[in-house]
Amino acid sequence: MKHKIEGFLDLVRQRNGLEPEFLQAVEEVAETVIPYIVQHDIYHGKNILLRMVEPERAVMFRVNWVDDSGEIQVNRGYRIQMNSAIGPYKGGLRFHPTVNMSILKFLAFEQVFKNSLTTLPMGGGKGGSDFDPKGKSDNEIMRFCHAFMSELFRHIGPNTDIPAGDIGVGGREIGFLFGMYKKLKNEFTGVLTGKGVTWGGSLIRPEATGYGTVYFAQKMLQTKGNDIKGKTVTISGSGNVAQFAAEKVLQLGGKVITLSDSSGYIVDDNGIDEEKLAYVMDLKNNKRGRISAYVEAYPSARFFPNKTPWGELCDIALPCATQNELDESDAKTLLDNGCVCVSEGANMPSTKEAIVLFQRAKILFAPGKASNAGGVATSGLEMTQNSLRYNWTRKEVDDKLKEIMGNIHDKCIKYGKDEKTGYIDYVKGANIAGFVKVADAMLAQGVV
Ligand code: NDP
Ligand code: 2IT
Repeated sequence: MKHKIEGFLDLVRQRNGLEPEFLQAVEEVAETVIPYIVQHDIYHGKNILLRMVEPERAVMFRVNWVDDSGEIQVNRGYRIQMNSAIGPYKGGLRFHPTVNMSILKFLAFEQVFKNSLTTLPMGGGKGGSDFDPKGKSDNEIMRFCHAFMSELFRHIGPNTDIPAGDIGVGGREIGFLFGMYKKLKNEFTGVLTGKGVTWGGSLIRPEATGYGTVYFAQKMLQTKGNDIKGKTVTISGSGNVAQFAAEKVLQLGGKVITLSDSSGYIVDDNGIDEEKLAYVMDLKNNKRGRISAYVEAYPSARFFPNKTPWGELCDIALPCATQNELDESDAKTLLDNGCVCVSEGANMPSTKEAIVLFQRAKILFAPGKASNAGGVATSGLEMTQNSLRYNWTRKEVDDKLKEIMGNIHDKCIKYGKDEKTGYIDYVKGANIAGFVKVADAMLAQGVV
């Protein structure tokens, strides 16, 4: 088995040697899915995984725009259309200076499995730009989004490819992107998700990724007769996912003690309660400030520059910032401190070595493609509402989100539970369950 996996990975490495994040995502999937393929004749000898690691299409384009001082700026735009076997390409757009082919291919690859897990008919894609929204005026953001969409529009559509938000792309950016798409196509369609509720958006979509991550943690804890109530929770990030993960933890009776951004983390031993969280939401979403400002507003809290929060004592850790933000030594510290559950809100936040330690210690560990799938699932529900030309209530959408997270958890058990020991390998479960649906569709459609 080992040489089969290595043989496959060698081929992928030869073709994608300069894409470390993409290779990391493929390695994790290959190690769990290849043994399954070998045991199941229908998937054997069809090179399905080799087809799945090659994007169906990848576009890269120039984005010119004029900044507030009148200077012409040049950025790169991308859209990776990874797999459309079970539905149109679906996945977010990331605006961050670190964006490149490796980052977007890893995200698009993960998205294929994640979208499959949601049970909704969505293929996988991802896109974005190396544009840095930090420090830009609203007008600059608008001009950039308009310029970006003036090329992207020809590659997407409500039945072809439906982008949404990710790091650096929230409600404000989706508004500008939607405006330009509508103008160029002269069509009001559900081509993007994460829209405002008065113009085609879904209730609960902003909350969905964070809420879903906590619903998944709750499901995992329940397998051990445990609960979020009374637990101490560390969260990284302070953006969309982190904010609503914190909100749900509070609603379920947990105590959140940390938040972070790329400049460092804050710890509040008294707990970040609803009022303090409202302060953070205003700071981040309206004032676009830094998390360090928290300690000026709440002087009993402390700020640690250039550090991640994993050294703080906690029962549950929710990494909700970015890839590879939790490494082997962080995992060791979390385990030494008695952490029993890690539910990933971000995409691939734990390094491979960190995951090995969590699994060896047999704590509850959920990979992002399972635990953060609530965001794209609710995007799928937004698409459904757009097609119906109808809006569901907050409760209706939240109930569906809970049900979907429960279904994903069930599938992880189906494909990931060791019947002898009872241990649930959520990485294996999510990868195999995600793979099976896509692979079956690819087999049915032939070599296309
Ligand atoms: P936001 O842009 O709203 O927030 C991102 C947060 O992460 C910010 O606090 C940001 O800090 C921090 N961050 C970003 N890059 C780094 C870095 N290199 N080092 C340290 N901190 C960093 O994005 P989201 O909350 O939407 O996304 C967070 C994660 O969740 C990403 O991995 C994304 O792919 C994933 N995700 C998002 C979904 C969604 O629906 N939005 C769905 C599923 C997954 P700073 O402001 O300093 O940059
Ligand atoms: O990583 C993700 O799942 C997202 N950024 C959300 C994608 C979406 O289409 O809602």
